[in-house]
Amino acid sequence: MHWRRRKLNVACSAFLFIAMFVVGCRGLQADVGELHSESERLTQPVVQGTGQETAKLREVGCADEGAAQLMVDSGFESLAMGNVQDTGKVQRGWEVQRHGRDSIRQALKVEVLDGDNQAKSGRRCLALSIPQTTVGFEYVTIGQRHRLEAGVEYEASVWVRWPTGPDDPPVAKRGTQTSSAIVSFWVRHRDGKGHFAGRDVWLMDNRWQQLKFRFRPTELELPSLIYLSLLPHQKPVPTTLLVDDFQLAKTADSAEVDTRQEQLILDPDFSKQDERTVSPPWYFANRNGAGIPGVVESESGNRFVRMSMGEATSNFESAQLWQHVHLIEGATYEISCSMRWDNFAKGVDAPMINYGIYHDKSNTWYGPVDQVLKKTDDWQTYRFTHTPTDSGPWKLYVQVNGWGNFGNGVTVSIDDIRCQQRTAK
Ligand SMILES: [Ca+2]
Repeated sequence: MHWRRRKLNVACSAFLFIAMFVVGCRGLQADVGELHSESERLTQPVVQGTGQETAKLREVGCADEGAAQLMVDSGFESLAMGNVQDTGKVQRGWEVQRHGRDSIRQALKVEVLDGDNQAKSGRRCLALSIPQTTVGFEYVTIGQRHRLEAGVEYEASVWVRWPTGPDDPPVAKRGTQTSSAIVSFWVRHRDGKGHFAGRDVWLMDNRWQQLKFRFRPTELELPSLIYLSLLPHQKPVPTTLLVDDFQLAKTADSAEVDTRQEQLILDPDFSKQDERTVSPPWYFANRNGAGIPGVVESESGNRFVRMSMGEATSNFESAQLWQHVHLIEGATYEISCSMRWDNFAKGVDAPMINYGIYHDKSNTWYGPVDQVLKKTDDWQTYRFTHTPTDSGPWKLYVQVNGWGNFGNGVTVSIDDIRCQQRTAK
């Protein structure tokens, strides 16, 4: 996210931070932090490795050049052993990105390991390593770019392991800094410059875990980048991550029909809000703190919500405005939100606003996610399209985070949040 976004295009989304524990999303921030909500992040589904899964994966690994899944050499069995020195396209479709200062990039290691005891399947796997001297936006990424098809649901999956982690995850205490390996697992469309789907994950123990998420791509004119990043912890320590069986597959899901053509968000312009406090159908909450107000304001009869985050807001704190909306799998929705950077100042980095749609059931984020505001104090409309992977409730949200904003205070006004099925052309 944020920095990431700015520095790279990778994202994580929200990110990160939690590393300590807390929450986040695509992003990463190491020193910064959080991204989405910590509780959300903490409950992310991961599948612990079992013997059965291993056996199944071995089968898949043997056939992974077949039609069933799209990543080339998903088990890393064809890569040459040893360090991968190149950045950019390397071997067999794999692409390495190293982000950070010149002095750090050479210490962001990508190594092909060989040996039965290290790989999840076959003999080989990949090891990503970052040194202690990393800071927030310095990280290493492995991925592939693929052209995706309209009307198809995909599942991205990867097995990861933090080999120096504890045998069992620590008992997390809220607000306690817990060591972890921070992994960012996303697809980013438009050749790595468009919208996102995926999540950030905090690995707390040394077991193999399979990460997976599903998505239906909405930006198809260019290839999509499917990637995994190892991000610095808020208190950086040398960290190594093992990676194996990185797959992208079409799923068997089929779309349904949404007969609704109307705008689906209730009170989209906040005109029914008659108190200063945000009230249903809208919701507003702070996470990991209470210092970010969200207030219904009125100017010339127009009502909207203003969120004000002080410059001293910690990397762990965030505040979110949201409404759940029932969407139908396979239908495509146009979503928009007007935002105004109220404390706009020339020469100040534009704030990053976490904006998108979140699927609670699968703990997956979609959309712009790390939306950098345009450099103006006028209202601007930010749009994206979304095709749900499931029918049911989805959370449309706008969030401000301490972590992505470099110690700058951010005051942003929000209005006209809308979601409507795209009309047939
Ligand atoms: Ca392998």
